[in-house]
Amino acid sequence: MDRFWPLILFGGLCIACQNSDHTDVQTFTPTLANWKFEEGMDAPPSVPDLSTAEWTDLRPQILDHFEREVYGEFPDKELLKTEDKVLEGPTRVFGGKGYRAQIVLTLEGRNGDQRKLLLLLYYPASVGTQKVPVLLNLNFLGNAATSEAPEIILSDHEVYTSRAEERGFINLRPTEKSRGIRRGRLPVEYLLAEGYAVVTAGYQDILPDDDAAARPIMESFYGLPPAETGAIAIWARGYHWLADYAERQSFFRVGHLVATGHSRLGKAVLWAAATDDRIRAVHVNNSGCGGAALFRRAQGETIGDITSRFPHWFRDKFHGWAHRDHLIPYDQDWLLASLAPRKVLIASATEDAWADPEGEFLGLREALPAYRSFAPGSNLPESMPAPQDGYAYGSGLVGYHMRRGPHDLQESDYRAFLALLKR
Ligand code: GTR
Repeated sequence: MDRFWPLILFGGLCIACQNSDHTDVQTFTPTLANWKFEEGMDAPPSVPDLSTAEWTDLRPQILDHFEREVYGEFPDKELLKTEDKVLEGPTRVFGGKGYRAQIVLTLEGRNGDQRKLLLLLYYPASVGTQKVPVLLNLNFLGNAATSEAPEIILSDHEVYTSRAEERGFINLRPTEKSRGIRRGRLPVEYLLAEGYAVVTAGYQDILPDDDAAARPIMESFYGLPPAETGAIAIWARGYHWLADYAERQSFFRVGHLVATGHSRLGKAVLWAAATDDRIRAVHVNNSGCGGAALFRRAQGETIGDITSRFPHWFRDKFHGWAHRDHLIPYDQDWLLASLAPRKVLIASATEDAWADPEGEFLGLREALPAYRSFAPGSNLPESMPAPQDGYAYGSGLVGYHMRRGPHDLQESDYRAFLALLKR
């Protein structure tokens, strides 16, 4: 019976239309109770055409759904203390085109422990005469890996990574050998030239990316039952904390906070932006399973793959969909829809089959009705577009980038994002 609910729903809508001149007919109010996500449906409900007011009502329910079913509980926002300690700068860099500073933010856990969140900040030299937009980013291997500059402080926190020794990590700590190895992923000079300030931090300053190491910290530091939270939610909270910091800066142009995240941090930035309106535009890069890609397609990484390798990323309840991807009664198009009316760039790469580029494209395409209700001109190509580096396909609030090459975050991905922002 449940599988016929869309017919019942649309039937109901038609009756409401036919009777629209009768005052006794109740207006149809969409809620997730109408759009039930129930196991056993042939397909999850499609993202519907609704009015902007209806979308505004529905959005908290969508977020609540994804928190309960997928990502789990957020740590308390108030764990971030407001005293910022400046460790370096502002120092003039790039031949005077910008400034760099390094700042420590303090998180105070439920158990009284502290975690230090080391920020690397850049802002253009134009600050002083004008306020600037700020781009938030969490990085993979710590701030020192984003640049060759010897002044950049090596993180104190444990960093779990594959091929640790080859990347210059000994006993889970970065060494000089790790300096600059990920510099291509944060093209600071380009972003400064475009007028952006940039704030980045190593994601494992917030929570180690390892199941055994993460669970006790979730429990005692963040005060959350590990079964009911997930690392993606905790890293997403990290983006919110970066946003708090950015908003306190005198150079910040109010309303111009944007965020970028790659891969597992693409999943985190998607969830962070969905749950924080201050992020006005988001660049979700090569995010794949648990990010922009549709679960039901089960192409590339599946729910079984991701939950067995990274059980700590999601709340335990989500693990129940392992090997049953085709039965999951909701999909990521709903989460992408919840970002409207903000701008979103979904970025894929031709050699990134593990992240299912077409699934990422279709995730956003399926979410279009939500964007169109706010900005009718929002559109994407009918089918998977050809690669075009630095180009944002689409119009209005949505953009899709298909870069040539591997799973990575490159300057051309940022170029596509900035092209969307300039629209
Ligand atoms: C892979 C994982 C992906 C993606 C990627 C990354 O091993 O299967 O979901 O998150 O890591 O973050 O680089």
